[in-house]
Amino acid sequence: QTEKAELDVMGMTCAACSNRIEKVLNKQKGVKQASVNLATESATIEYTPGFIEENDFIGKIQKLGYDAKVKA
Ligand code: 9UX
Repeated sequence: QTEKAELDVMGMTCAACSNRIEKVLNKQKGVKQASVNLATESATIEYTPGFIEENDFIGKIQKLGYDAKVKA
């Protein structure tokens, strides 16, 4: 079972920002594939529900100094 989270990510200004976030998200247990796009200021995360959820992704991103919310 795979869920897909689509987030808006705020505060990224260079490619190292998006790479940094992407690396951290991909390390999380339950994450199958995370990609962060600087140009569109968004993140797409495929994950296994039960291990991790959308609020965990947002928390990780905030801990890195950026902000995120579930796409409207
Ligand atoms: Mo680029 Mo992002 O020098 O926090 S890594 S601005």
